[in-house]
Amino acid sequence: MTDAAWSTNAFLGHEPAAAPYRTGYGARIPPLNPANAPRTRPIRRHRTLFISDVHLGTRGCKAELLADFLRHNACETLYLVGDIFDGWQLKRRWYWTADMSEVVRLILASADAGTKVIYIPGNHDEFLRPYCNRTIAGIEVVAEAVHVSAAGKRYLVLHGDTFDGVVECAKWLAHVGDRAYSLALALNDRLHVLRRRLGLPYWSLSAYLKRKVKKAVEYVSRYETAVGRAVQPLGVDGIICGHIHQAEVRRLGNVSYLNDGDWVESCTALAEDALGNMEILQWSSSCLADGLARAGEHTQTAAFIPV
Ligand SMILES: [Mn+2]
Repeated sequence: MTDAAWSTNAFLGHEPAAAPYRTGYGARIPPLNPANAPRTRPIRRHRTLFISDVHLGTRGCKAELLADFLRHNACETLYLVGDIFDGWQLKRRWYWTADMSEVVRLILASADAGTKVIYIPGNHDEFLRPYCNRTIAGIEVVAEAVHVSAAGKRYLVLHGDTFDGVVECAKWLAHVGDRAYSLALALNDRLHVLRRRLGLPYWSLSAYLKRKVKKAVEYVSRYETAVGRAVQPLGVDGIICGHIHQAEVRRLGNVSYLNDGDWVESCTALAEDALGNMEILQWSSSCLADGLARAGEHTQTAAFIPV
């Protein structure tokens, strides 16, 4: 497939050009080490990108990585599949960084440059749901969408909280991480001492959390099965969602289940190429550290299915 197959209308901007080396008297000596030579980072083009669960406004949001991803990945259509802003968190306490503003700027710039941007509000940005079926700053806000792939497959695109009976529970489970668990282990010892002094029986916080984490794993598979079952009668070829912060591309019965993951823990996006193939891209922190490397080399494919 040649580059001509990709759309050229979706430039998200280029890296600022490196200062040219002057020639003649007083010229600086160009670096001998090719690793130090100025190189521009290429932009990888996709037919469609799906991003969700960015949670702008929370400390966990990896806005710097997402901004870097957006600078090096362009698309004809960008779906923002919910929980882009975290209205729940912002309502409690305002937290905003320059990187978060940069993410918003890059998305608006891509819309200005011709990328079709579709915003499907999730549960954390439900404050945008009253604006469904409106276009705001060039971005279409809709409750759900049907995406037709280059291969002619029809996918229902929605955030995914509608499949979730216990949203509060899911939110809590989604944020249980390894760090929280090690903290719990440390707390557990102190709690044990305190409870013994108070004459209370032994109760393990870490075991309690472990049960919760095990439940989280069970929850993910139950969620995926429930989604697959709900989507089968709708007559679509698959579903694209987010919400549970677990990127996945798999078959569930006769439908495809595609989850684009999140930008709090895994930093993943779902990408469709010019042929309609879907894959999960993971943007790692090495993309930022190794600024001169080719972006494509760092786009780890976490899962891939030809569709
Ligand atoms: Mn959600």
